[in-house]
Amino acid sequence: MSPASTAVFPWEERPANCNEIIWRYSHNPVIKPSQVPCGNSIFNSAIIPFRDGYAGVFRVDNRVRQMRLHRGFSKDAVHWEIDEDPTVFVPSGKDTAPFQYGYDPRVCTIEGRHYVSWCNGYHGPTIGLAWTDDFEEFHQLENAFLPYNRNGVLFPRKIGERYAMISRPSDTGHTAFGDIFYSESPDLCFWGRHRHVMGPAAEGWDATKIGGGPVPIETSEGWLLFYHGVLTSCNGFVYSFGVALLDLDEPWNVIARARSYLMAPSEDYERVGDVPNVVFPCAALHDKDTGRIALYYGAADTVVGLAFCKMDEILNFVKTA
Ligand code: BMA
Repeated sequence: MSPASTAVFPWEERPANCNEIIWRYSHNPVIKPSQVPCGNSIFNSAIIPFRDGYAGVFRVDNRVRQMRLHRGFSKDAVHWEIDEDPTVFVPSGKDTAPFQYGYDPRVCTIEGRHYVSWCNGYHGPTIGLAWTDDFEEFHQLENAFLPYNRNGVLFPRKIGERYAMISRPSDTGHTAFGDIFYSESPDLCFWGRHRHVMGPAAEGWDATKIGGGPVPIETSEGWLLFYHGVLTSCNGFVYSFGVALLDLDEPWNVIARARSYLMAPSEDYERVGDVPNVVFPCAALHDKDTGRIALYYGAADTVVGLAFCKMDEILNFVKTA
């Protein structure tokens, strides 16, 4: 979703000595745990254009080491005011208690309403959904899927008159497998017509498991999907991210998928932290007029990084890399 024309778009030009398709913000990490008093770490987080600036839902692991979602606002998508207290999601079902536990949020605007999808706990990890119009009250819907599932990412418009979401069925732990599936819903409650989108590659950076990243971006060539991929090294998992292009009407059909990763952990704040060697994107801002994309990613499960790329170069990369 493009920001309001009056909003500042977060952007830095590619450094003169850089030949990469994607380049990092020179003041990374853009968001640090010290921005919330209780923060042990702030990482896989979602932001969207909101009014004349930006709003966000941040993954904060607190000093009890509980996983919580906190709301924040910013004028420029770089400097953030993040709530000290976790966001309260008010359940719509009368049998459910308010959820506190949650991680890896995405925020998606559909027909003017903002939806949060995240991983919550209901007899194991699965996909929670909530909506808000004002970022003051958050109304929780039914969980989208049975456990175990992670990385639920909504599409920003209905496809074939139905809401659409990708997700990644998983297990209770540090899942050693994972394919991306597509599901649709007439009402954001009942999800079905599940389709396989893509799985891990036969070899390389995304050979262990993959999962959707930011909300897909609609282009004339298809849905642009940034996704994370995991390699199992002799020292554990390495999280990188890449890009694929999905059919506009049947997003379970993959038009193109870059074989090379777009970004792998290489900076100190990506290689060293609570979980080393992780870059995990959860949000992308796109300025349609200039083709600029600003990507927000969790780094080493500790901080948030910001990186920049350009739509025409990414569309070329996804077909050729
Ligand atoms: C995944 C999720 C992410 C995390 C990643 C690396 O399974 O739990 O929140 O960033 O592992 O630890």
